Amino acid sequence: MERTFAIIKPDAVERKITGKILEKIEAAGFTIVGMKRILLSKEQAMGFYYVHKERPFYDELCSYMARSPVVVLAIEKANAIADWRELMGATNPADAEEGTLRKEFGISLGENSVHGSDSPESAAYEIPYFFNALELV
Ligand code: DAT
Ligand code: MG
Repeated sequence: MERTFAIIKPDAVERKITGKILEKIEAAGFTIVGMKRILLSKEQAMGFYYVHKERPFYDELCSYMARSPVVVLAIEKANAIADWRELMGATNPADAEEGTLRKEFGISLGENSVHGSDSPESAAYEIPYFFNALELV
């Protein structure tokens, strides 16, 4: 079993498609082991996305992530990290494969509806950024 970290981003929560995305997560065989709806401060978003701090889109990205509530998730299955990246689809919804969440729900490169850890190292940073051990069941 492997765990990864996921976010249902502001554009999706605002459009009330949280339930549709959760349904697809469970249908794909993931177990939701942690979940909460939170409003990030811009500073918290900056800490979460610190790996992108030198990128030109960092400020815009962090403002967007703090714009309205998100749903943060820890999800579990065999090969969870790669399988969740595959279900999400390419970063830019315009490039995402048919059947992926970003293809179906993403609005733009910036507002692409979902996040997923890209490696075991990032999952190990991102899960405890949002959840303590008692919240993962
Ligand atoms: P991913 O979310 O697929 O892991 P990433 O880690 O490269 O992609 O970037 C994090 C987020 O930043 C991404 O989901 C959307 C936004 N982003 C990436 N590249 C961008 C760009 N060139 N312009 C604007 N936003 C961008
Ligand atoms: Mg990334």
